[in-house]
Amino acid sequence: MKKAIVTKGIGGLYELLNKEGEHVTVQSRGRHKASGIFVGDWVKYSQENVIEEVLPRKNSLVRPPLANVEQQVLIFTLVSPPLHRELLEKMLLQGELENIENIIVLQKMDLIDEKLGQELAAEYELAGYKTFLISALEGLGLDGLKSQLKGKISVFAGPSGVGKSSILNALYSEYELETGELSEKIQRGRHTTRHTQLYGDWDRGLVADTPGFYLLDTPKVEPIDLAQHFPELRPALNRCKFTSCLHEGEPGCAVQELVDAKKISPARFEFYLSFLADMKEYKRGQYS
Ligand SMILES: Nc1nc2c(ncn2[C@@H]2O[C@H](COP(=O)(O)OP(=O)(O)OP(=O)(O)O)[C@@H](O)[C@H]2O)c(=O)[nH]1
Ligand SMILES: [Mg+2]
Ligand SMILES: [Zn+2]
Repeated sequence: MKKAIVTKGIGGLYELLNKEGEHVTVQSRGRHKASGIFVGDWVKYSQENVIEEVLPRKNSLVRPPLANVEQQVLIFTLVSPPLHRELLEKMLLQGELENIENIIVLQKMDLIDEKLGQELAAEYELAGYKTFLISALEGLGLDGLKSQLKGKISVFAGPSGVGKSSILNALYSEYELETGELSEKIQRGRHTTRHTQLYGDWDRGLVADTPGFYLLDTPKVEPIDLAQHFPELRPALNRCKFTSCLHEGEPGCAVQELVDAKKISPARFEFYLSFLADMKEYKRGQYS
């Protein structure tokens, strides 16, 4: 049996890419339907081109359904559509929890003052996240992103209309992905990209284009563990006076010192506090 990665799956038919770089179309047997086969799954398939086994996942994302991703490229715009920062922060947290490297792209830079983009990027670079300023329209900043994708399995994620598919087209014109006007998306209430699919090859890297989305619950994490998933807070975490410190104003809090020294962006720290409140609330709900 041969091993390959699922690049696309629609109605029981799957497209695979094997280690030799060949594309194969295969079917699944009924028994895999219940557990589900995700794009990104490694599978074994028979000579008859039937999936016989789905190999264990290193990680998985549910929205969009995707397995074994090494890095997620979170694509956001400051305008058109306006920045949905809470969604960005939730997705960063989800990446941290699933052990997926977070990369940030601020896209449609042709529409805004470069300084605005740089200021926002600086907040995320304090956290150690690589941030790329891009305009797919004008072909700005694409080379850095291209090399970031090389040889890896990545996902492009972010709200509808930020230009995820447009960036892939700008990187590789032969992909010819469908893109759509923002006004049409809003009027028709639907996304242009409707299926998650992996594009590319082993050398340039595989990238999943996904449909945009808006809603996402705060990923669940124990309140005491939340701060570990804000990378810029990690250096302070074992220096707080109390081991039970949640960094919300306790005496002798080393995180508060980082906040005061502006080593974390005030906006990011606000999200930490707001997610912490969510997680405490969730825990109370669970035990009452
Ligand atoms: N000004 C500007 N517009 C862009 C840029 N990139 C894409 N657009 C426009 O933004 C709109 C949405 O682009 P898409 O690539 O379809 O967005 P998407 O993120 O793939 O959207 P979904 O597939 O619905 O999730 C289109 O009208 C594009 O022409 C850019 O760099 N600058
Ligand atoms: Mg798209
Ligand atoms: Zn503390």
